[in-house]
Amino acid sequence: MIDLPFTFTLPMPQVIPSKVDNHIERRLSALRGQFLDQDTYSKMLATEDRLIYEVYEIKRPEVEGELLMGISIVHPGKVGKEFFMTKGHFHSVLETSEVYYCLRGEGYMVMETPEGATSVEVLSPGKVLYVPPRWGHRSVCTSRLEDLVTFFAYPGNAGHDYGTIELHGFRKLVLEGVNGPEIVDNPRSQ
Ligand code: S6P
Ligand code: ZN
Repeated sequence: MIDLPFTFTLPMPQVIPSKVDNHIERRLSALRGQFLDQDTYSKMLATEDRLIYEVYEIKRPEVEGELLMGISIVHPGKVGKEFFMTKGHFHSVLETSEVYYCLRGEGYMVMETPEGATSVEVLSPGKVLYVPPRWGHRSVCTSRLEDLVTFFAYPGNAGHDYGTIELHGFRKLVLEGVNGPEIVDNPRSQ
């Protein structure tokens, strides 16, 4: 049977899709080994396993030809000087891309290829970001009080490779500097 077209809305200000099939919550414990200041990470985790980000997914079959869509919400906060962020991943099918549309908040998309190219793009409301095939990606919220909210769409067959980032981290980090956020080299991935 053929699928019927469908619509949904992203009502402001919460921007939670009117149609949601899955809600993922990722907490501080899911980001073990990723933040530069590991002492502060351990101290924070001992106090509370803070909610760092959430994803609202609209389910579709995970096959070529489909698009998987949803909303990603990264909450504001820092571990030491490093802003809250997603785990980040490569797509298991490396030759798949992704589109992000920023709806609320301020932040960055930190990206890199397996060959070592890097790119860090600003995310602010109204901005569309195209992540080409091969680029691993992580969103970082740099707003002081507001969530970073993005809409995303990517191919149904993309899959997620989290292991590469869990092992090596991203080559670039986003830290709070004296004049705002700064992009710095990750000393642990050079
Ligand atoms: C999936 C897409 C987003 C992320 C979400 C959470 O390909 O890039 O839906 O899943 O932003 O990030 P992560 O790294 O935990 O999947
Ligand atoms: Zn992705």
